Amino acid sequence: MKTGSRRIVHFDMDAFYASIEENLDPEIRKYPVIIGSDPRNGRGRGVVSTCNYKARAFGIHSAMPISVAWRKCPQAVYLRPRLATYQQVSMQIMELLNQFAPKIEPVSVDEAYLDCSGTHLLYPDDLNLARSIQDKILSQTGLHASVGVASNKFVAKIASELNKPAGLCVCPFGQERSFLEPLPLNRLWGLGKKNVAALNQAGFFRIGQLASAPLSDLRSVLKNRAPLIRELARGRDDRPVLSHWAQKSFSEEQTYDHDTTDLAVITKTLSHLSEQLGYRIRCKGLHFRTVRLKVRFADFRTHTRAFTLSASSNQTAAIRQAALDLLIRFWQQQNQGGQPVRLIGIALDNTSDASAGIQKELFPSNSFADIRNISLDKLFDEINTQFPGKAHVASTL
Ligand code: TTP
Ligand code: MG
Repeated sequence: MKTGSRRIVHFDMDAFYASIEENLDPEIRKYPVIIGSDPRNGRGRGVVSTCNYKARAFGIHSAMPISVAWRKCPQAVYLRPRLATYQQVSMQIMELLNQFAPKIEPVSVDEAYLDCSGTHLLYPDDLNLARSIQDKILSQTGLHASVGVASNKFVAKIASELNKPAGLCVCPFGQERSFLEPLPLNRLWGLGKKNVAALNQAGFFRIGQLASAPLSDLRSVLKNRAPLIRELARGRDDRPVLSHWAQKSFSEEQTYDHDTTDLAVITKTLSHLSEQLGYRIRCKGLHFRTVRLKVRFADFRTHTRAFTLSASSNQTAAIRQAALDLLIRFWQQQNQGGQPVRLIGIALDNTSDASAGIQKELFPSNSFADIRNISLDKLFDEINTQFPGKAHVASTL
């Protein structure tokens, strides 16, 4: 990997969903605000999506069970997420930033990379460029972003996280390694909690230690990822900013009010989740090839199983069938004891745009089932667009 003198900016919005809600209702700004599922006076079973920084002072964070958040801060303002609204703001922000870079790669609803190489005449100073981006977002949307600038994506992302909220951070070209050196391992994007714990156990605590370690020492924990992680720890990353980015994975999940062992209930949930995912992927004009099933038991142990179709598809029936097959196999192998299920989810991976997907299908099937499924999906999409959440197709399995 070699590092060139690129100029990469990464921004990540601060407490994104919560800040949008605060903008819509400034009254709530003075309280801790928690966006997530219904807390039901502490009996709610979903999770926190995010919360404002006032709520974070109570130890609340994304993915925490909502019941735990309630115990820590019952006086907070609790709101259900309004995903369509957040998506609109996200698109507005991405469009705003076109003036700063020809290439923008959104990586999630509230963060993106910008390749600002060659913009030195317009913005000679990195810090100034970062501040201009921040100001633009704030003046047009009323929302705060944290921004990092570096010569590559990896370091820029770490830089944007360092001084959150409303953070600004620049890593000068050539200083990537020394910039990362003192940082703790959990800053190293790509290392999971288990890896960090195992590396700590082996005596590694700072990114600089990984950068200078012999590969053989890292391999015992990181296995075949050791060379890549060491390159990143040295501040080297030559991944390009991809302007034609497409969302790569789509997921939907449901936490039950009461844990269930009832396969009929779970099957119905899978059917519903499949419809939602089918709708979303068709709206984006995409196809998928891999369907992933997620099952969380009452004791929070979580399992995933995946199936890859021989040809890409955008049909709800294909999602439903794959998810159900995975569930049945999983049930037979892993749940003969009938453990209660807390959460069930489906994700679609391996996505491609619709035209590529169709070309891949060398032998398109025009079976009756196919034609029926396509018509059903069309009907579902029309109803769901006009009356969100009201369309349901009786299971066609
Ligand atoms: P993040 O950028 O991780 O979080 P954030 O913007 O709320 O806070 P900050 O960046 O200041 O730390 O995620 C962006 C949005 O994605 C977040 O507002 C809500 C949503 N989200 C979830 O729904 N569940 C999650 O587990 C996470 C991490 C985020
Ligand atoms: Mg954010």
